[in-house]
Amino acid sequence: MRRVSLTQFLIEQQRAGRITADLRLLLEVVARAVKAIRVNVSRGALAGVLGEAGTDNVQGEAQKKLDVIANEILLQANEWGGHLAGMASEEVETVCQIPFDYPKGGYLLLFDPLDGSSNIDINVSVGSIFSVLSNPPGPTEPSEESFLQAGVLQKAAGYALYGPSTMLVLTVGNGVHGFTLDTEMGSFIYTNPFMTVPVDTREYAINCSNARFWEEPVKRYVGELQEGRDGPRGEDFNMRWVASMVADVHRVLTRGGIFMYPVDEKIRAQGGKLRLMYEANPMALLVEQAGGAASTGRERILEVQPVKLHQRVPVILGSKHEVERVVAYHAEA
Ligand code: P6P
Repeated sequence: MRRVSLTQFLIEQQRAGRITADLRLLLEVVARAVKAIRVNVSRGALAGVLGEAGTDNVQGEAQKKLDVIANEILLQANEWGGHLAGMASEEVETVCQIPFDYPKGGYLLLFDPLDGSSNIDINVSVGSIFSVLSNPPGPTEPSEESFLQAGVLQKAAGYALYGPSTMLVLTVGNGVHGFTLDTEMGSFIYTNPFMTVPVDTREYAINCSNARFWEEPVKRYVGELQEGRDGPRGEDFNMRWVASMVADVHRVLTRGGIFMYPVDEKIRAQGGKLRLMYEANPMALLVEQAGGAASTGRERILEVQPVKLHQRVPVILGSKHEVERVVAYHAEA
C-alpha cells in the first residue's frame, strides 16, 4: 500500500479547507520537534540526560534534565516560524513570548513537553502533549488571559508517544489520526486513520493507591469494577496504570477503556492532579473526536472555563458508556 506521510496528510487537510497554511506549518514544526525530543529520550543513560535537572518547575516539581531539554526544543523550534503569537509550557511559569525580532502569527501553542517524565529513569514510555488555540484579537503580545480559553475552542491537539515505536496522534477537528515514525526515513507515516474509542470497555485505569482518598462516586464505581462478575456489573474488568498519561490515553484510543485521575481528599486544594490547558483539554478533544467522552465528573472538560494557566482538573475520560456511568454516580451523590 502506498505510504502517506504526515506532510501529505496535512496538505490534504489544508486543500480541504480544514486547516490554514499557518496551522499546517505549526503541526509540521511540532512533528519535527518531537523527533528531536525522541532522539534525546531514546539515548537514555548514554546521553547523560537522565536524572534530576536540579531545578523545580512551576508546580514545584523537580525537573528531569529531559523535561528541560524537551521544553527548549519545542520553544526553539516554534519561535521563528511566524505562525505563533505566543506559547505556554508546563515547565514555564509565565507566557513564553515570541522574541521581538521574529514575526508573529495568529496561533497560541500550549504544551507539556515531556509528560510522565518520572518514568524516564525506569525506561517506561513517556510523551509530549500539545494544544493549539487562536490568539484573540488585541495586543500583539498575548497575556495569560489570551490563553484562558475553553477546550472547545482548540484548533488542533495531539501528542507524541515515545514508546516501542514513536507515534504522533492528532486531531484538527476531523477525527483522530495516528502516524508512526519511520526512524530510517525520519518521517511520520500515516498508520492509524480515524482512531475510535469503543463505547463500552472492560478495562479501567486509575492509581488505586489513592482509593482511601476518593470521593464516594469514584469509590462506588471502582468498587463495582473490582467486584467483577460477582457484583452489580456482572462482568470482570481488567486494570492498567502506566502512570504516563500519554501511554494510558493512547491505550484508550487504541482499544478503549476508562482513564481516571479524579480529585480526592489529598489533592482537593489543588483541584486535581492533571493540568487543564495542556493535558486534560488536548486529551479530551482527542477522546471526543474519537467518539469517547471526557468529564471532570461534574462537567464536560472541554467546557471548563480556565481561570489560571496551570490550573488542574479532575479527569475521567474514555469509553462513553463508562464515563457516563461515573458522571451519573456523581450526580446521584
Ligand atoms: P501518579 C505524570 O507525572 C502524570 O502527570 C501523568 O502523566 C500521569 O497520568 C500521572 O501524573 C501519574 O500520577 O500519582 O499515579 O504518579
